[in-house]
Amino acid sequence: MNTSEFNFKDYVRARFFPHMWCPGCGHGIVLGSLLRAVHELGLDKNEIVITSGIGCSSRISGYVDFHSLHTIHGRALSFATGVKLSQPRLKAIVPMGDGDALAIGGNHFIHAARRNIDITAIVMNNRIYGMTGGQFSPLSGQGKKATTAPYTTIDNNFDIVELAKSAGATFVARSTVFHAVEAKDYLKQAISHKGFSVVELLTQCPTYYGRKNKEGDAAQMMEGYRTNTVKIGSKKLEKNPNLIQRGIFVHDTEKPEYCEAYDSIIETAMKGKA
Ligand SMILES: Cc1ncc(C[n+]2csc(CCOP(=O)(O)OP(=O)(O)O)c2C)c(N)n1
Ligand code: SF4
Repeated sequence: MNTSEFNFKDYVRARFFPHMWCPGCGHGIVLGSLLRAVHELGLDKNEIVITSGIGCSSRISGYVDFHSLHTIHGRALSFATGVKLSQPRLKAIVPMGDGDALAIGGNHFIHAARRNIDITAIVMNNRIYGMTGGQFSPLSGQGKKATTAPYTTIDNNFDIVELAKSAGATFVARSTVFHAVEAKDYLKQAISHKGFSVVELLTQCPTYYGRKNKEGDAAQMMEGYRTNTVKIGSKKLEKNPNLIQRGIFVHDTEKPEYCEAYDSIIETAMKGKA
C-alpha cells in the first residue's frame, strides 16, 4: 500500500505525449485509473508488463513506463500468456478495445479465462472500432449506427461480464469512466487477484460512436454512464431492468491458477525422470 501523493509523470513515458486520443475520448480516464491503481498498490514499475494489441485503447502500452509489448490486433492475451508462463513473477495487464478483445481476439479471450491464467484483462468498451474509422463491433448492439452499418446494425451484442463468467474468469467486474474512482478500486482488486481477471470499463468514443448515434458530446456520453448504470442489485432495476449493472460479479479464489498448475506438472514430470 502506497500513501504517497500520486504523480502522473512518475508512471508515463513523457516522450510519447501529447497522446493521440481525440478530445473527449474516455481512454485517457482509463489510463488515469490504471496508473492510480498501480500507485496505490505500491507496485514496482519493473514488476509490471503491459501487453496490448492494436487500437486506440491499445496505445496505453506505449504511454506507460512499465515493461510493454505493443503486439498484433486481437493477440494481446496470447502474447501475455507467453510472457506470464516464462516470467510468472510479473504482473501481466492487458488493455484491449472491445473489437480487439471480443471480435478478432474473442477466441483468445475465452481460452485465457478457461485456463485461469494470472492476467488482468481490461476491456475498454466504446462499442465501436475507433482506430479504423467507426466500424461496428460485437459490442455495438442492434439498431446502432456505424460506418459499416449506415442503416443500423442487425447484429446482437455480447455481454462481456456473462461471457467472462461462463468462460471461467475468476474475477469479473464492470464500471465506467464516469465512475473513475470505482474503476480504480476494481482495477486494484483485479491486479491483486491470482487468476484471470476481467474489468469491463465503459468508455466513450465521441468521434464515431457518439456522433453516429447522436449521443452528444463526451460530457453528455459520460452523463449517460451516470444515468444508465446502477450498482449490482439496485432497487432501480425493478422499475428499469435495462439499466447496466456495475460492480464485482465474480471473485473466486479457489480455482487453481494456470502457471502454478503448469509448474506442478513440470515437477511431477521431473520426479518421474529421476
Ligand atoms: C490482424 C489485423 N486485423 C485488422 C486490423 C485493423 N485494425 C486495427 S485497430 C482495429 C479495431 C480497433 O477497435 P477496438 O479494438 O475496439 O479499439 P478502439 O480503437 O475502439 O479503442 C482494427 C480492425 C489490424 N491492425 N490487424
Ligand atoms: S477515435 Fe474514438 S476511441 Fe479513438 S481516440 Fe478518437 S474518440 Fe477515442
